[in-house]
Amino acid sequence: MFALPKLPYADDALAPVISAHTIEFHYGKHHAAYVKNLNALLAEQGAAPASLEAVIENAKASAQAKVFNNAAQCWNHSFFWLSMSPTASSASEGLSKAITAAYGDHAGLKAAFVAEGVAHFGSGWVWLAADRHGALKILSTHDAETPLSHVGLTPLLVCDLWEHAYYLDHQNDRKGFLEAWFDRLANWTFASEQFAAATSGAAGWRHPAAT
Ligand code: MN3
Repeated sequence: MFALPKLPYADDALAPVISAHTIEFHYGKHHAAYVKNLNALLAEQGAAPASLEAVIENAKASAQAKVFNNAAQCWNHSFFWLSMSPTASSASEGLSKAITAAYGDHAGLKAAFVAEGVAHFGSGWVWLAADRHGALKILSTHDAETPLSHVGLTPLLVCDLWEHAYYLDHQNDRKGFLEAWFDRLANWTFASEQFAAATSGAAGWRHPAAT
């Protein structure tokens, strides 16, 4: 059974960008439902896998859409909570250099990240990722799709573009949400750890295993 990982901060720590009310629904209902649905689907199959990454990979390879959607949404949401921090942080020297090389400066990165998120049609995710050479890439994925399926790309940060992520606090203002998220919540300590993993050939963050 996979468990719903504990949030690394209090429910109201991300307010006002993300209120405790949004956390109550987004974490307490949406994310919790993906975990519950995934465990039910795996139990139906008589499967007891340990690694969520393996579940995602197998479901993708065998076109099991329901398992893939619930498993990938579990992974993406757990990664999303870690992509935020109520404490201000800054990028490591290595990540800062990569940002300068790809986007000129932090403002250039923000503009590109927000533009990708605003232009994404429908539900999904906007990611900052790095390849093994430290080249940065901004991409968006639809629905439950995750860059875990993109060989050679390590995600550094993600922001949720589903309306349930921002509607209670920002209504239809996805751009305003993304700008405030980038300025006030993005966890550069976590992004820097992921960048170090990407460029050293390590696996990066892995979802807590099933018990
Ligand atoms: Mn969500």
